[in-house]
Amino acid sequence: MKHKIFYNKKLGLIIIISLLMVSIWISSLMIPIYGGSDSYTIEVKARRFAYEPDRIIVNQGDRITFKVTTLDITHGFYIDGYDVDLLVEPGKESVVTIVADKPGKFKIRCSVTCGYMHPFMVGELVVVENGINIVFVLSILIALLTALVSMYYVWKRW
Ligand SMILES: [Cu+2]
Repeated sequence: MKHKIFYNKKLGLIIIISLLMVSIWISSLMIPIYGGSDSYTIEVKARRFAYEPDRIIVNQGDRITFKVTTLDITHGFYIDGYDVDLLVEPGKESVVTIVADKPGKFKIRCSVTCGYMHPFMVGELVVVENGINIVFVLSILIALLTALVSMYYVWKRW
């Protein structure tokens, strides 16, 4: 009996494309957002009680300049493990440059008591270790394999 799942080429192609897109989307999550450059500036906005962006992903070895401003009251910008502690006052821009030489995840905290939710005003600096990103390579391989298997099924029905 004939399988009904891949009953025509169109459906097969749609499935291939959707699977590929999902795989590419998953892969893209693994790529550092601010990658591709050694030296760059990241603008961070602080407000009660969050940072925007609250998750900063960089590559190990990158030289990053943080330009931090506040949208309301005075906040702090403290990065665990990187000896960064900025005072961020309204109307002013606080700037610090670091070299992300330590890989890992580092908490960003507000170092100025700014209200009842102050302890929850946190962000994260993710420094991706240099070298081959195994998860990324695996995602690419899975994407290729998915495409090949799907193609095999579709071509078999021609
Ligand atoms: Cu704060």
